[in-house]
Amino acid sequence: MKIMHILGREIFDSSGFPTVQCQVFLENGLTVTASVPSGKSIGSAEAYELRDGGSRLFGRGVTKAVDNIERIIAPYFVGKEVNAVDMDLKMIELDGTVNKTTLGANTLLAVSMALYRAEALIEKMELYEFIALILDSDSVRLPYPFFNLINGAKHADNGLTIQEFMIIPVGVPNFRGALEAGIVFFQELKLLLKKLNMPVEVSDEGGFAVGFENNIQAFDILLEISDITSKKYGLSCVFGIDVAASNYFDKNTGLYLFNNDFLNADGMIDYYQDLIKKYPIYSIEDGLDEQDWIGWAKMTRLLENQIQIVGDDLFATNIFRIAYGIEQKCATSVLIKPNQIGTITETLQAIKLSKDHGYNTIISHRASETEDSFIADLSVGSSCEQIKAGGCSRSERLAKYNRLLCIEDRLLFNFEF
Ligand code: 2PG
Ligand code: MG
Repeated sequence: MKIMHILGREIFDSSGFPTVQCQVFLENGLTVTASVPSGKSIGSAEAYELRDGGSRLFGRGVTKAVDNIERIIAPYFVGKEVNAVDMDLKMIELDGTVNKTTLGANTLLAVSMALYRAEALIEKMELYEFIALILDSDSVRLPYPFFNLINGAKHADNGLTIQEFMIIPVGVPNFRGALEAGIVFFQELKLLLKKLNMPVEVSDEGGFAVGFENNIQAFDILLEISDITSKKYGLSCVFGIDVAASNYFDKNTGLYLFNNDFLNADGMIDYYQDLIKKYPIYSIEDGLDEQDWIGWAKMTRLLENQIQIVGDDLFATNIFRIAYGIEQKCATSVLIKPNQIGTITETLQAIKLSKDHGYNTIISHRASETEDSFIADLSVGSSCEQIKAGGCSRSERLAKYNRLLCIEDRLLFNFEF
């Protein structure tokens, strides 16, 4: 099935800023569309996000990316049979840089996602099935969800120094059970906050953005919710956090300015040890700076028997960084964000490398999202262990969880949609 036409489009994300959409038109008259997300706390090793600069739309316009899709990439692909992997490799070659600085990772990713969708459609497969096929995998699985309940740091500007407080249901029978638990945690927390006369506004990722005094107060509220939902509904959960610690690291002093204190890596690890003793913490993401490989190796040695240690900014979905981390025994889990690397094919390589070395993989959304639910299919098709797609509010977050419900039904009942 040949490609007739490829369009780029500037659309707007959940933060009200421009982002890139790509539409691929096939010769049978069908079209597919894909939209890319964007991060707020962005790792320095991430692939380059192309923005227009200048004064229009706060410099964040993406008309150059749209132009790159239509004038540079499309001419190579129009009239050709869809082959998502080969076409990704062609785009990487056309860009010609390590970090996608010529064409922009957002440009490439929009096309890449659309091509994967197009090929799945041509093969009469669901997207997750096609991803499993590309990975040469004969089974798929639903991921465990991490629900963002409280937002802090760059995602909320509320004084909390931890960026994400997440809750992970345990002992649930299936994905629907996990999502229902997430909904209950969310609604019960809202009731509790109201009772405490605290604001119930949600932030970027659909978690509450309450101005807690400090992280401990946020943890205590989570503990209370865990208690309430256990008594009322028989639910159990554990906690996950994303510290996004690179935001606190001062390269000149080698210290973290964290919680009004100057801490070295050991001080940060001690802080986590204390938290783990006090709270049912299962997972800590980006506990140290993205360049502190030595600190990461130490943190992994000291904490790996107690918790999952997740690298996000550390790995940036980049196989070279993941390979180095594996060699240095840093972290036990890799956060996977397609726009950190720029194509789905490279994302799948990063997942495969991590899994082959016994690392868990967590598919992740970004702070600024769209209604595109690609990552839900990505998590199932690549049998990733976990997904974090935000809180249980805001449709750009629920789009991913709702798509997982749909996939679960299809897997359970063998529905043909
Ligand atoms: C993270 C992500 C998603 P951002 O740090 O893990 O929660 O945030 O998109 O701002 O990088
Ligand atoms: Mg993170």
